[in-house]
Amino acid sequence: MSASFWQVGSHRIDVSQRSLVMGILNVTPDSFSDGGEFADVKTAIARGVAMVAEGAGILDVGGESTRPGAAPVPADEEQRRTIPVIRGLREALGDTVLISIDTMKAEVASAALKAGADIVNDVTALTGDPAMLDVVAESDCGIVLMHMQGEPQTMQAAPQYTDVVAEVGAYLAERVARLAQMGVASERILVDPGIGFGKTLEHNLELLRALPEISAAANRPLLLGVSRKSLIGALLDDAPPEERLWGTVALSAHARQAGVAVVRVHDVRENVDAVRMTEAIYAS
Ligand code: 8Y7
Repeated sequence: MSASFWQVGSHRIDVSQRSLVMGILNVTPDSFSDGGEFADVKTAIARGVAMVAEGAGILDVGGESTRPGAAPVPADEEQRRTIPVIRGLREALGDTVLISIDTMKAEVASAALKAGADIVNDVTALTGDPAMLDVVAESDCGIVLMHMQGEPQTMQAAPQYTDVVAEVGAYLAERVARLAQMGVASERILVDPGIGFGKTLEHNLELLRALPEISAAANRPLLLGVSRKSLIGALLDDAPPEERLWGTVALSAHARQAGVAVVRVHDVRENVDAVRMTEAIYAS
């Protein structure tokens, strides 16, 4: 595989050689699969430190649930939840880990970057808040652009595409081009097909089958989030979220085989093992 770089601040990461596992650190009382468990700041920091010990290269800190039907959270509440955790993680872990802020709000992203975050992970691909483009343009942070059809509250009602792979690829390419217009180097960006965000099971499977094509369309490496998602439940006899680990691990092995740079997961150790096995076979 030819070299392909992701530039995050001063870190120049060759993601064709080594993929990263991103650990999900939800600091929300309503998150669907770890509800309330990490609401306390100290507990969240300890959980982040443990994820790094398990092999996470990135921690994705989020203070607003984007699951279908979740209630929106005001910016000040989102900051109250996430900023102390980001500060604490930076203090505890120094530069041994990258920290991303999972937010759709410019104000939250800006505060998070000031508190030590390295990456903005925005499920609206920087379209949700008009001020978000300026926040990333004025920073040297890494950026994750995710595709979503519709809005979190209603996106699963009736997702429709003529050609889901072509449409998602074109959308992500357009968002990368828009950022380039603003002077944002494309090397700072990863793109993400947004599994489960306004997609039926069949749409999700088509996207998972076409990962290299989507990366090629946007000319950027991919981040993929499938951890414990409902497509896994749907494919495994309606398994509830706490029984979707093995399905997630299988998809992480597939993702790495398809060249995905970063997998976003709840269960770090198990997914690190899957990715390492695949890399032993394919990476050169
Ligand atoms: C994703 C995500 C979620 C994803 C990126 C969940 C915040 C829902 N999913 N960000 N966020 N990609 N980039 O089930 O797939 O974790 S929230």
